[in-house]
Amino acid sequence: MSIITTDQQKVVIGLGKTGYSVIAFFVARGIRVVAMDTREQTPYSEQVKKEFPQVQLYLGGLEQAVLNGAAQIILSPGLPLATSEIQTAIEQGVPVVGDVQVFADYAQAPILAITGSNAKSTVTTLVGEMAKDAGVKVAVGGNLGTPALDLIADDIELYVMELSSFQLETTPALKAKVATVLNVSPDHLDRYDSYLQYHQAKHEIFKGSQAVVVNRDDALSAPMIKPGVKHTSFGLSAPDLNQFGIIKQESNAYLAKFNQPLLDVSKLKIKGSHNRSNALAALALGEAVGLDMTSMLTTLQNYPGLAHRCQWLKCSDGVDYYNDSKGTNVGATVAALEGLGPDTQGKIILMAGGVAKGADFSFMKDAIKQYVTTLVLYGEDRASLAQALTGQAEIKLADSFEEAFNLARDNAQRGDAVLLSPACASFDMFKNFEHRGQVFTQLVEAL
Ligand code: UMA
Ligand code: ADP
Repeated sequence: MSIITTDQQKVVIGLGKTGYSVIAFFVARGIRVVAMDTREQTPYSEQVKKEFPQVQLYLGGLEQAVLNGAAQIILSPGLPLATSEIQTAIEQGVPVVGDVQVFADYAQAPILAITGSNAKSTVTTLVGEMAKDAGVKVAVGGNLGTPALDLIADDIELYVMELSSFQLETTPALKAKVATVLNVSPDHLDRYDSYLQYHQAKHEIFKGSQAVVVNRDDALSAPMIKPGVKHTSFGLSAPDLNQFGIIKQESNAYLAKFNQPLLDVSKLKIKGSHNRSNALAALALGEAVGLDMTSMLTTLQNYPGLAHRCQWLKCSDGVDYYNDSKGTNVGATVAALEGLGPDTQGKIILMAGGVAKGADFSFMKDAIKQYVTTLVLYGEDRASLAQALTGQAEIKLADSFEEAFNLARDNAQRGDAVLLSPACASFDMFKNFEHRGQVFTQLVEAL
């Protein structure tokens, strides 16, 4: 256990969900802690004051002297490691980690760790369900929503963790039982200096891992594997020995391990080729921690997927409506188009827009040209989307989300699909992606 216990105090930075969980965890163990946030108002400061009055709070800025004298800084994922005050403390020799590192140091059960630009929540939830159905006492969380330290309990047999690049930046020694980077495509380029830096942050997940699962269809998912580390792969091609993939027999396609068909893909409730990839990833991860294959396949067949991820809502006047509000980057929207496009009788009317996060939308060109007739753009960065995608489909600009929805509905013909997959963050117009998806769902339900 690498937790340092000197007289010096630990400094928790960030008073969101994560910071609150770290404070509660340390206080329960009698460890001295103070907390800081750059904001004057934070989601948890009142709760911390009430529940932990002994914890001193510094709000409205980072106190350099306190940071420099800390035994350890525990940094929340919302604040970059590159923040100048934190860099100064590091130069003074202060160790900086995130809550996930503290979690890894304390966890007594194996950790199954999942990151990727997209599909993290789908695969994490699915593997969690597989473990539960197989009779394993499992805890599921991380970036998915429940902070890592809130999961720690003596009776847990397996931790299934969704981890973001922000969390992995401050996790130098996760030592997972098995780890995967599901895929890598540009995201969060407003926070990273380069795509390479983002990619490197994701690959921190492999540090000290006993086994790795690689996506054969995405070279950026593959780590340099040290001798002794077990590895397997998943992908949409026919699998080799010990790999997971798709095989075709007569006119049917099957999820398969090597030459063994496991499940007819038509039996999956989660649709689209990207979800077949997700299903295979979950099987590979589950197998790596010893889950029973028959049990995993039963779970997989029953798994309905999560709301806001290519979620079919309704067919109205012959038009299918899909809510993919969680499509918050270019890679996700391309996957949604390529996943749903081949199964759509007509074409797709795509609603996209919001906050671009430094994205290059030209990567969407091919998928739009192939599957989309009308592109309805709304939100803060609609003009840059329009500029990058001119000529690929008919473009319509809307000043409000409701106007965008009405335009999409009016331009759809029988057999078409209306897809909300914004390729952008939501916070210019909504509280979060769930809120955006709920507003869309209400508009669809009112049809
Ligand atoms: N902030 C400040 N000053 C500070 C500290 C934070 O302004 O001193 C701001 C951040 O810039 C951010 C906000 O406060 O905008 C929240 O940051 P936080 O670190 O307090 O966040 P938490 O509430 O603890 O939630 C975090 C994750 N949030 C982020 O990484 C931004 C949650 O993922 C995660 O579910 C939770 O920990 C539990 O592990 C959310 C997320 O958006 C869903 N993740 C990104 C994504 O999925 O793309 C990475
Ligand atoms: P994350 O937690 O990484 O954001 P989710 O499981 O919530 O991942 O899915 C987010 C979005 O990513 C989905 O709405 C869909 O548009 C897209 N997506 C799902 N699976 C894949 C995949 N295998 N590859 C690329 N994009 C995907």
